Amino acid sequence: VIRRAPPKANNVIVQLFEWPWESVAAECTNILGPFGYGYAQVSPAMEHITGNQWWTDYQPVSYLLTSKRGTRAQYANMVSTCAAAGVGIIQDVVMNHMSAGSGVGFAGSSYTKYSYPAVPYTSSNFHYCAGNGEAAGVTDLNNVTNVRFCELDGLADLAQEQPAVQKALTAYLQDLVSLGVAGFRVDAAAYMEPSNLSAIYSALSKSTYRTQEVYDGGASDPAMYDTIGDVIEFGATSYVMQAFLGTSGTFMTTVSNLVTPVPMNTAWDLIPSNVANFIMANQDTERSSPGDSLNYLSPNNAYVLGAIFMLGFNYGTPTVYSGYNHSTYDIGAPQAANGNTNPVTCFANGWRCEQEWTAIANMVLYHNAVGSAALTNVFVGTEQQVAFGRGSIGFLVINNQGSTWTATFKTSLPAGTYCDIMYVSPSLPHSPANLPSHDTDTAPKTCSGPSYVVSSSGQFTASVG
Ligand code: LAG
Ligand code: CA
Repeated sequence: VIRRAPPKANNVIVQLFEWPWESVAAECTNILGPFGYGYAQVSPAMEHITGNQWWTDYQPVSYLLTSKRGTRAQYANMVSTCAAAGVGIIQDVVMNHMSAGSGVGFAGSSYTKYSYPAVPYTSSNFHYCAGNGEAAGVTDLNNVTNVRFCELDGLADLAQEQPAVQKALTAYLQDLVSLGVAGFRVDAAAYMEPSNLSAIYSALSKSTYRTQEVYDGGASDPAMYDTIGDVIEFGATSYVMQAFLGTSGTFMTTVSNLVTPVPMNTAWDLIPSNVANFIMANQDTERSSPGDSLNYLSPNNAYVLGAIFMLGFNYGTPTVYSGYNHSTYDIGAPQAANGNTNPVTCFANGWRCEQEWTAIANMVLYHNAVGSAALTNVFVGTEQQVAFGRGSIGFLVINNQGSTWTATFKTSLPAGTYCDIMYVSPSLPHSPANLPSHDTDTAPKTCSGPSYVVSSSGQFTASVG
């Protein structure tokens, strides 16, 4: 039995990258609950190597819940505070590997590569894929054995097929389940055997939501994992990037052809919607070369438009990304001398807090309101202009052209007056270099934007800048 919980009805995830536990708890109460976010995905919680780089989190030393983000007590308090606000915690878990080097971990545990007494793991618990007891790096993404049995980035590769390793990994996840987490983001899932992952998931006492990190195009493929959990569909992220950066003219045309019941995954060769986790960005994609992903440095409003599309469309479980400004690849979030991440200060000290931007926060409300309503009335202007409805509930117009789009739109909406919930005053700064407009109204009931009247024939006219 693979205990697999489907996403909740309000299924939007926000990845609060590097947020300390106390800041996550406050955000659940103040913003995430009121705006209808379903889950907060948080950075790895286990003991990790020390250092001020962000990626120390991805080098486990033990499964003690003491990390840069806080103590076990602070973690437990975060989980219960968020649950009270209606927000589940999705925990990023690192099961593929341990560290690349030797030292003393953040919680004080000594380790050397291939020996972690605090777990305990010994040298016999790792993969040495070169043969003759020697390890080697992952070098061939088209060779599934190489991918799963060699070392990713020189990190000691755990042998999940061994009962002792499975037992330790199960205990690591079960501890988190016992503290009340709702699910997991499975780091480097493609580098582990699906059968071993499924054995670990099945051993947990409670059903969990799972989103697994598997890249497209390699031998260890998303379709091998989508029966045991959701899979992060990087292909969707890439299509949206191409669309909004204007590097592919085919996207809007494809959207215009998505007359139901042709779903997005068929048109774009992606995994089915009900097992896809659709992300706008993550800590890796935002650090890739310009043009490989949307991020806060993307030109014009491409980043926020991509997020709006993700939340307004009907593909997958969406993840909003929330990060911090970084001038180098390695630099971590602002931290204190003792290595603990400083409390988050939204819109100051580099914290971007995308989940609070007016358009994104209000689109989460829209996403929940339209629910599973079908895509209707798809209408394309230029290759950079698209509009579509969601049944009788909502209608979205996106203009990524440098000029105003004035049109009369046919909808499936009942006649009436509708609020533009994403409206941001043009006098507010929009440039990614400036602070975004953000929403401080935690009980969004009134309409601060313009209204549109839908006629008895289901039409409205709008000029969209
Ligand atoms: C993931 N995907 O499969 C994470 O999403 C990704 O962020 C993780 O890499 C990776 N798995 C391993 O968990 C991150 C950084 C790497 C970093 C690694 C280990 O993207 O840059 O590697 O975590 O901390 C770093 C250095 C490497 C070095 C390695 C070992 O950047 O140059 O070889 O550490 O010392
Ligand atoms: Ca592996």
